[in-house]
Amino acid sequence: MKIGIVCYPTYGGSGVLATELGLGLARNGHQVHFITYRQPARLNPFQENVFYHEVSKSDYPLFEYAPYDTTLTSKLVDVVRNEKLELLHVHYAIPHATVAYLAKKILLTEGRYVPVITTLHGTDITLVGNNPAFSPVVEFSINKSDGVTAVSESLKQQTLDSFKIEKDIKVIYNFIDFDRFRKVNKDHFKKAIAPNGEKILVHVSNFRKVKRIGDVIKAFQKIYEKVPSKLMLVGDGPERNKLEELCRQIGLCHEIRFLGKQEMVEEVLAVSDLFIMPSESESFGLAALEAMACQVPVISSNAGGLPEVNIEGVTGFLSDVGDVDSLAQSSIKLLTDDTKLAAFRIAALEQAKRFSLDNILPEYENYYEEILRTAVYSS
Ligand code: GMT
Repeated sequence: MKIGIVCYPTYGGSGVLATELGLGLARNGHQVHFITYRQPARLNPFQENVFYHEVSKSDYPLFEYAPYDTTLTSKLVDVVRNEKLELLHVHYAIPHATVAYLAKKILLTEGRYVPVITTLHGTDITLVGNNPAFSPVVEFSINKSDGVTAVSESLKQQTLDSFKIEKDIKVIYNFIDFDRFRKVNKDHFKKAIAPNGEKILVHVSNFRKVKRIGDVIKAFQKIYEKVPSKLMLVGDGPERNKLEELCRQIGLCHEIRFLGKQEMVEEVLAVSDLFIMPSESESFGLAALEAMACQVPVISSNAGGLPEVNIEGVTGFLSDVGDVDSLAQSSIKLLTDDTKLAAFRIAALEQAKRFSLDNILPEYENYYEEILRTAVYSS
């Protein structure tokens, strides 16, 4: 198949997933065209069947806000026409589902039909999509997609609860590439971080409010009283300054490392004992799955799709959102019992295998074929 993939090229989970999906499809022989405003963070363009089309920015002085939706639509029309794409798969509804619908309509005027599949990732429904500034357009664009997928049952349900959806939503879970994410020996790195054999806790995110990283730090303060330990915070974003201030206030700056954005997050996970994800809302929690693939148990909130990924008492523990005591107690329970920790590590890996690229990629391929067979030409 000749497939166009539209996504945000940043470090956000939706862009990561879209990129890994495109690369996997290309390895399976499909021709994959990424259409974004910047090369996606994890895209290696030196791969057979992978193409990258950059959407240009328009900076005409009249525009206070550059009309990205328009330039992206024009680019989609151009790429579908010239590369003879058969399908557009857009990740994150805003504005990609809307833009793809417009491109589809323009192409229809010349007798070319390109079905659109929209994958809902989370905040495009929960935090942002629900906002009246976006919701009528989001609802319309989802209903106008030829196929719609959501990354968890929880996100599907939230979508149905928030909008009048006329389409079937197919749940296709996020996946993990075990060629990249697996436990490797990084003892030298472990020694540098925890020279006296301290336990290592880790959190990875884009440092937005929804991630509640303050809870990670407050829980760590309680854990540190009972267990010699270090905390690594990977990523960057709007909350970082506040979090550094919190570390200073509690006097634990020397035990908490801000590592910034890391290309090789799997190397950090390789030396970690526990992954902490106390999010306010989380449709799936791809970062938690990456940790589990590297045999790191997860202490998370029970928000959104997290209970579908992190199994209470098996791969980690779940706490109510904001319950710092519970996060700390669950962590201490595991960190002070090496036999239990080892069992959870194995269970985390076993659970992660359910979400392997090899299992999930065919679900997308089958869904593409189904949509190509059933899409109604004039929709
Ligand atoms: O919150 C993020 O990390 C970014 C965001 C995105 O859309 O880029 O992530 C969402 O999509 C990821 C991939 O499907 C999911 O794993 C995350 O759970 C989801 N984030 C939220 O729901 C807050």
